[in-house]
Amino acid sequence: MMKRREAMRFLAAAPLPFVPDDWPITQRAPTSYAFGPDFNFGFSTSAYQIEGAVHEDGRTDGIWDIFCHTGHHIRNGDNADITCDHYHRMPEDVALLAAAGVRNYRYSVSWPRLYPEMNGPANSKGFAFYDRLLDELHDKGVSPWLCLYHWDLPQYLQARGGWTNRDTAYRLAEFSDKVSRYFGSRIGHWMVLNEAAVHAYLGHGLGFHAPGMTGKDNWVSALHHLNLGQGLSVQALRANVPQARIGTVASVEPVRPSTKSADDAQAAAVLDAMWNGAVLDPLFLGEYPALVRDDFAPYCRSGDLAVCRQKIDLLGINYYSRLHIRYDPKYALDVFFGSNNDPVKYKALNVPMEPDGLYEAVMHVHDRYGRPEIFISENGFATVKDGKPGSGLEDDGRLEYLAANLAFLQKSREAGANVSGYFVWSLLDNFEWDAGMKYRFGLVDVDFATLKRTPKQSYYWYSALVRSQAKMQVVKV
Ligand code: IFM
Repeated sequence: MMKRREAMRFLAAAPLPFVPDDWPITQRAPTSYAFGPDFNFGFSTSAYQIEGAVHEDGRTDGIWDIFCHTGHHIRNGDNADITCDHYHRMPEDVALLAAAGVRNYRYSVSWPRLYPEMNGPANSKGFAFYDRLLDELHDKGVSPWLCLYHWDLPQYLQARGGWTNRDTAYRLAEFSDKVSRYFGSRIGHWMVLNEAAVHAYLGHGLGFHAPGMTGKDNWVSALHHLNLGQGLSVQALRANVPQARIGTVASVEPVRPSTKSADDAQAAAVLDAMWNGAVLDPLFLGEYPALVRDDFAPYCRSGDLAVCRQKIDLLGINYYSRLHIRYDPKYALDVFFGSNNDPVKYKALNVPMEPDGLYEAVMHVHDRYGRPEIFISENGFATVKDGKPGSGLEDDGRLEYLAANLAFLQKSREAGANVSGYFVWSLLDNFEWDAGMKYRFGLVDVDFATLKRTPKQSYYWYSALVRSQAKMQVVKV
């Protein structure tokens, strides 16, 4: 069996041609893009990865708190008890994103902070924190894009089976209903889930993520219940916030077989069906992909697919790279992730730099699902530590990754895709799940000893890009 990180991430077969070694980093992008002033540039974060204060003001444990503090699941034994301490430093973080000229912020709320007890009352201190966040955002002219569920299920629901229990779908809908009743008038964009496929597969199939469940049955049932909870939540949101724009966020990653073997082709087809198709087909088409339909049959009751299928206003696509897959009969879940270990110059967390894959992902959604409005809800690059001693925080690799992905995003717009926004993952270095605090995705460095924030080169570059687009004149011909 391969090591965990190798199993999850993939190396491309060869260095990709789109990023020449001598591409001048600092002068490249801001003047060459044509997204225009109406395009929504933003930053993305999630509650558990940045907030800390895990036991403050009434918050109780979520599945990640348990996962971090039991067993050896997280690299270096890290946890998110403090992480960026955003709970106490939120105004500074909002000031940083506003100072960049960024006008949109996608964040999530912590379910165990808002509802710390099973069937218990709302936690007023938890709600007050997110009210203060909204005050800061509105004060600085930044639009909130709220994601209701970014993987931090309350432990009291996990104790009842979590996402493998159908009841959790109804609990999510109840949560969405209550949160949208409370914040409805203050938030214009609502996303239900973040990356159902990742949460189901890594958390319930492979056990690399919380809650650490394993096996195909857990994987498939969790994914169906996430899809069901998402559909029910969209219905609740439509009723409560009819004026808002409602959507959800999916990880869309084109899947490629690592070799030309028939086994690899089959493994890639199954993973594509489970990762991409089993999330997007129920939502847009009201069915599961034929290749995996039988796997979902035991959990999918009559009427479920009509609930899963919802008309949304926009889809968030999280894109990092393609998935390259190799079949291994030893592997328990029918599919196996392999890496071919070819060197790739530009890589983050062993993720290949494949900006053309972003184009492929966007065009796939555009073509297959009836040209929905899309925004890139996450795209980002991890390094172990940015900057050379004494040089300031230079993060050329990240900058080139973002620049190249944006170039292919522009290409998808030119090809007719209805793409209205791009959100960088992430504002701050933060808790990167099973990889702990080591992998840094931020455009702003966080010194985790002092919690000092320092913008990196990419922050200034992104700011320049956003400002240049805001100033662009749109000439209609
Ligand atoms: O940090 C994660 C985020 O929570 C979900 N999408 C991928 C990011 C980077 O791995």
